[in-house]
Amino acid sequence: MTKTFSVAADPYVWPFDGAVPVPRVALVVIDMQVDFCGAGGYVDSMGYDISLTRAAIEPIARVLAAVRMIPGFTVLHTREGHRPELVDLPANKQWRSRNVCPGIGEMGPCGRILVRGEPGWEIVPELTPAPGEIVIDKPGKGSFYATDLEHILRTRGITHLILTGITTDVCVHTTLREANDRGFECLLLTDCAGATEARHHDAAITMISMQGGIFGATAPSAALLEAIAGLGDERVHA
Ligand code: C5J
Repeated sequence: MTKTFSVAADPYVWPFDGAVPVPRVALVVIDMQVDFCGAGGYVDSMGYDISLTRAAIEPIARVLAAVRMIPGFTVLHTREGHRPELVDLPANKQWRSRNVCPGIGEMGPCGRILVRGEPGWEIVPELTPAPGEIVIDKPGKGSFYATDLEHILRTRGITHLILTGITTDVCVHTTLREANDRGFECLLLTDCAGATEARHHDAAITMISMQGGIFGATAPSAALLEAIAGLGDERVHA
């Protein structure tokens, strides 16, 4: 029998259409890269407090451990980054980033900032994708723009997304909005996200649940863990 679940969320019990079958859901882990939450990475080099983005690591690891036990639960990771020759880096993105040195494509303590293959572009070791998990490389903030994410989701029959990652107000929100406009039913796990400023994280979460849930719903990861407890199979990834 197909396993289903729903989550106590804000502003409605997620999803809107009743308990969702596991094969129609993907957990999306957005940009948990050294450049955004590691020492010497891009965000650190810009002078932001990386404890705010690193705060998402442990809660995401707990959620990953739980869903990896559930047969048929899709996990996707994204990475923001550009080709080494920077041919996919828009001039305005490059120019703006270089207002705060070092900019995208320039050398920092973790290699060239946000360049594919560099140490800073890698996903942090705590959240390394497991075999079989899907990794999407994206040149922009949204995970749908210039990637095959939508094609993969439609091919697998996935209609519901659980979003995590960083930063709440930039790549997570852009992805959420792209997904919402495409008809995907989205849930953001609040403690599994983080921003460079706490007030931006808080505002980004508040925005989601306005107007009856304009972009979907939000919940702490504990609510998801409670909802999926008992769906797991101890033999998976044993
Ligand atoms: C940013 C991201 N903030 N992953 N990227 O530049 O949110």
